[in-house]
Amino acid sequence: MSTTPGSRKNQFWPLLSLLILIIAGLVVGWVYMDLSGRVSPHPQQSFWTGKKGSEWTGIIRFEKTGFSQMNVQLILGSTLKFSNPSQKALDLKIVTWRGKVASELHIPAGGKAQWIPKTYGVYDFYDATTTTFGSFTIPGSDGERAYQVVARKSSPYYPAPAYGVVAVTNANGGGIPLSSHYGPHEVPGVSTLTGKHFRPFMNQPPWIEVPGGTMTFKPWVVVIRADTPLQLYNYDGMDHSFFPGVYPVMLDDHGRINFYHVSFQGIVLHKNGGRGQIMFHRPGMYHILCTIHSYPWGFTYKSHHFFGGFPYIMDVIVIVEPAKRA
Ligand SMILES: [Cu+2]
Repeated sequence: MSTTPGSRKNQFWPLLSLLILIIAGLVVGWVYMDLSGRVSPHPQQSFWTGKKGSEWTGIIRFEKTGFSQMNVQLILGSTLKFSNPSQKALDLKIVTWRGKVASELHIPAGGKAQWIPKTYGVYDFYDATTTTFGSFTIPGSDGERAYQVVARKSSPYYPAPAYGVVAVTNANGGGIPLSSHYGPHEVPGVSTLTGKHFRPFMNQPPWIEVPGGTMTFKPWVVVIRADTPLQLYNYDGMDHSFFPGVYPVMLDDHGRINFYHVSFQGIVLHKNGGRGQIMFHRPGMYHILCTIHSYPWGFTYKSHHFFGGFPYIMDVIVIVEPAKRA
């Protein structure tokens, strides 16, 4: 086959176009990598505060292993709605974050129910058949206890608890007493950090710790103001991480629902005294997960089996109230 000058010219332009396309692709790829590295190295771990998008119907659906909404903010005076599309009746229990029963709802298969909270606070709702509210004494402590929802051993989904958390606030996202206001009765025992017997971890600055020999954060729920540094400590003999979950929910419940996207970079807390600090600038509800020992699964979180079957999910809930009282 012979080549004429004309056909050589015809080959030149497609080649040049291809070259330009390759260079453009490289530039776009480089910019993307650079930006994604700057914004968040864990795009799947980004989370949301604020109100939810238009697909949100305002009803929390029971999904057997968990609930369609794991984190909900509700404004005091409005109604929390549940639906049970499953084939079995659902015994739903709603407790304060310290396990005091606030409501019990029996929702028949295909049925609905609702709850109107009467006070500000952080509440857990869970399927009482598979899940319960647990507490245990922290090993080596002077009676300190960890509190958390936990899967029942009899649950087919063990060790995954079927639960969600609702923060009942005022319209500005405030109203819940800050953790620093809690009395010693809220967190009895000696602090690993200070050795003191009262207010072990809620003096200024507020902090969260992983006590030695446990597989959870303490306390499980922290209420702080925006722009307040939150200290993180790891007294355990294993590394733990502090990452946001992938359940982006916050409900305003006045018909208008939006999402706000906040990028968040996780922290690894190294064993035997690792520490970190984090500051939340936007008010909202943050569900944090130790991604080393727990992972999102089936509308909830699941802990890894291999640590002595310890069923507590390594998660923690941070409620961030507006920086100043409105
Ligand atoms: Cu961990």
